[in-house]
Parts: sequence; structure tokens; C-alpha cells
Amino acid sequence: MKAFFEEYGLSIIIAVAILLLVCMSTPVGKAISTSLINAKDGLVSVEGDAKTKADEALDDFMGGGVTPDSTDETEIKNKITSDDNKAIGKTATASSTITPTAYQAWEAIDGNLGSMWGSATSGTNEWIAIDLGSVQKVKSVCIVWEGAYSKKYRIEASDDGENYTTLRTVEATKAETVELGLPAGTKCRYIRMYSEEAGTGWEMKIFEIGIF
Ligand SMILES: [Ca+2]
Repeated sequence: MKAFFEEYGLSIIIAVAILLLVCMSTPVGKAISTSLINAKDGLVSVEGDAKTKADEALDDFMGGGVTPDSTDETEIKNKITSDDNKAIGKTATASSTITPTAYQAWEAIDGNLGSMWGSATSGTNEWIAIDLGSVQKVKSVCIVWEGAYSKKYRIEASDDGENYTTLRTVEATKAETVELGLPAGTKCRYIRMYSEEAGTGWEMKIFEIGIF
């Protein structure tokens, strides 16, 4: 093979170059090259919602876009404090808080890994919901639990903030930092963490919830 290319390599390159020049000089060749240039310029100028839709379509095409579960604490915390986190700056409501003024729902979506939301009880039938402001594609939810965790909880979605459907149920044996992949194609306005079963006797607490 090496000897073949040493003998004929230059001839092959010249032949291909001539072929390309001939093709480009024909009406069909010109039309194809013009179309390719227009397509490239079009892609470069796509911005905003159209770009998001194009990205989502490509993402779906490439395999459904399911984010794998993770417990990589460093990676998840970096993600949560990045601009990719859809939850930061949105609004949150909760079933209860530890005190009227501290451990508020918004403290779980402030991008601050030191502040937290805490429920008045140890967590059975307590919840926190985040309103993204509009229906959006959601691929994963990250939760940074404080030591007082939930050992069984649901991640739910809603479009109206009242009727929720369960995306998945999670069982835990300790307080962890987790990323939970959601079913492919999930779109919703509200995400809710609904705790079914307390993990400890302390008031349940979450440092941060990230939505991606
Ligand atoms: Ca926080």
C-alpha cells in the first residue's frame, strides 16, 4: 500500500483536484456549492429560540439526550453554580419552612451552596417546587442534600403548578449530592421534589436544587 501511494499518490491528488474543478464549473456543481455556502451562513446566523430549537433537535437526533445519573459531587456543584442552571433566579415554593424567616424555599435555588431550604418536619410528605416561568425542556435535576435527607422521594413535573406527574422515584440510604437524569423529551414549567419518607429525625434540608 505504501509503495502504491509513493508511485501514484501525486497523480491521484491531481486527478481529484481536476474532477472537483470540473464539477464546480458545471451548473449542478455550482448549485451544490452555492447551497452549501448558504446553509453554512444560515447556521452561523441562527440565534435565540431558533438556535435552542436547532440544538434540541440535534440533541434528540444524537440519541434522545438522556443524562446519566451521577454522584460526582465536584462536577455537580460546578454545574449548579454555572449559568446552565435554569433554576437560579426563578421562584420556589415549599410545603413548609423551619421558621417563618429562615430556611426559605428560595434558598434552595439561589446558587449558594451554603444557604438552604428546610422543612418544618423531618420530611414525610414535605415538598419544594420550582417554577421555571415557562415550559422548557428539562434533562436532569441535581440536588445537594444536607445531612437531614429524604430516603424516598419523587421528582415530579407540571405545566400548571397544581397537577403533577411523577418523572421518577428515588430511594436513598444517605445524604448525597446527586444528578438525576429525566426521561427523554421531558418538557415542563414546574419541577417538584416530593419527599415520601424522612431519612432522619431532623428537619429535612436541601442546600441547592439545580435544573438542567
Ligand atoms: Ca442555597
